[in-house]
Amino acid sequence: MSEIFEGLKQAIIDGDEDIVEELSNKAIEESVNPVDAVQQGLIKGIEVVGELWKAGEVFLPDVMMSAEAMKVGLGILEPAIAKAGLSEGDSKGKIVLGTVEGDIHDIGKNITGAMFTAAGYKVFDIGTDIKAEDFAAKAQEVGADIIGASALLTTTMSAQKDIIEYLKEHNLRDKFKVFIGGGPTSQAYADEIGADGWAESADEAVVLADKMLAK
Ligand code: B12
Repeated sequence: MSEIFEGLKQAIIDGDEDIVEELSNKAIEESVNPVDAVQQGLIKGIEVVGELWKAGEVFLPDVMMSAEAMKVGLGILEPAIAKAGLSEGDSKGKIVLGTVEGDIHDIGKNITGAMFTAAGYKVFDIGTDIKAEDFAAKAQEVGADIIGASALLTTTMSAQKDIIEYLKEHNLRDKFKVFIGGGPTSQAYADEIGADGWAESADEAVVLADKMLAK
């Protein structure tokens, strides 16, 4: 099993879509837990890529190849994650999930969506580069319990605050729990902007939501 994880990690670092596809399918065939394959394989790989990029050892096109390979793997593993979760029935709650305005990073958001789906939530993924008003509009439209906003850039994390301010201005703040996440964010930042929840990883976010929505 650990060979599959190591292989996935290395294939992400190499940006090798073919090997990612092969190993992701192998993980499914061998009934490896798809959450582990994502967390111990794919995410470990993209973390290394991030470090190499920061150190100037790889360049944007390399990162893009790794991100593409990441998508191939998630395309195969996410449906398995969703299937492994609760079957039909009442959902635990509704979450509107998006990446904030000015930010196109969506890998972490997509993983967060998959984890919430697997845990029995109904997820409305509204995409990337989403304005505060569009988060609010979708949340109202579907009667969401949670708005989840992802931001990966220090220059876009202020847009998470904008969502909270927008909700306040429109007397909607008490209608939704606002969860934030993504690389540059922290519990301290969440407290500072008045978010209801922050989590370092997608599975921790689900645990937090379960606690918060359980009356
Ligand atoms: C892949 C990547 C890209 C890809 C994105 C592809 C895609 N479709 O997403 C590409 C190559 C396109 C890209 C572009 C850019 N990137 Co980029 N990118 C990354 C990289 C390497 C990995 C990000 C990632 O996917 N991580 C893996 C996921 C699983 O982790 P995650 O997103 O943190 O998500 C987890 C948690 O945070 C949490 N979570 C995430 N969202 C949410 C939401 C909620 C509600 C909750 C509760 C939890 C939660 O759960 C997730 C799973 O556990 C990071 C490096 C890094 N260290 O993060 C840089 C990084 C984020 N990028 C960076 C930069 C600078 C850029 C560019 C500006 C580069 C440029 N000059 O053009 C552009 C930005 C374009 C834009 N306007 O958005 C910088 C940001 C620096 C900063 N502090 O602001 C980083 C940190 C790299 C670096 N070290 O310099 N990037």
